[in-house]
Amino acid sequence: MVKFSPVGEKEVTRALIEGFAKHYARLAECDVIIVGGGPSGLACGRELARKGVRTLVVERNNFLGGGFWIGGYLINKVTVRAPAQEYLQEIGVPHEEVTEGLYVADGPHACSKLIAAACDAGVKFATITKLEDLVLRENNRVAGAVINWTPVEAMPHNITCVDPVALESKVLVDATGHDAAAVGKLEERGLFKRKGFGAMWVEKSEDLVVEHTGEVHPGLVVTGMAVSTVFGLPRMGPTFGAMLLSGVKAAEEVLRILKSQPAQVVAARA
Ligand code: 48H
Repeated sequence: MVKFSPVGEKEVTRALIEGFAKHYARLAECDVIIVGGGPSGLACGRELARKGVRTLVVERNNFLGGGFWIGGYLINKVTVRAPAQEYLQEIGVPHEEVTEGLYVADGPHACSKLIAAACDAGVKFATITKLEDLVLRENNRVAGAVINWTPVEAMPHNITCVDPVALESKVLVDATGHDAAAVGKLEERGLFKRKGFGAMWVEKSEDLVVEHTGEVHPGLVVTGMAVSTVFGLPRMGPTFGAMLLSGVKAAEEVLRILKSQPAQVVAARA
């Protein structure tokens, strides 16, 4: 017979509260905040964390993975075009070539492996947490995220007034998908104009998304579908290779920015 240890409710509650406090105290200052835990944000986070960069993913949902669980049209198969199958191979996702250069995998397997790969690399997560605004410093350089619990937005304003809190970071990555929500916060202040993503054209879009992935404003890197929205690039529909490889490229861009900043972070860890 299994006999569990004689731990009671108060110990369980304390473990939760103390664990939470320790977690958030550390996250108040990160090297990089990635907003959005879809395929591009997770791939970006994994690359950074495995190089020793303190990386936090802020995700408004209670689950990670964004659109990667479902390949499109409520079908839980995902496709990638070459060369992105190499990334699936690297994180151990079984996949099959259906026609030359086009690969199919199970969405739940691909998505759960990507989440696990990001966790294993050391990415930290703040889930059910929404980007509400940006921290801006001199010359409007992005220097962090203003966040709030996602459900706060749904609470009636006449009975609640919950101010957000802020987390500081050296770089912020917009991986929020179609909304490009972090860039949208600059737009609200007249500092940027998103073009809106273009019509579907898979052969063009994926190369362009990876090519345009990078810093769009001091301290702000954009990755994944948000790149299409920011630059007015064609959408790619239900195929995810560019999301994964854009995440990897975004991480390279972040490392380049961190290295160009005053020494505190990366040099110590390199
Ligand atoms: C916190 C937020 C906020 C916020 C959004 O949509 P995603 O999967 O994004 P990508 O770019 O990694 O992948 C896009 C892909 O899933 C897709 O939709 C494709 C390829 N479409 C092609 C086409 O033609 O339409 O993930 C974004 C994540 C989600 O989990 C959101 O919940 C989260 O970002 N998010 N998190 N604060 N303000 N806004």
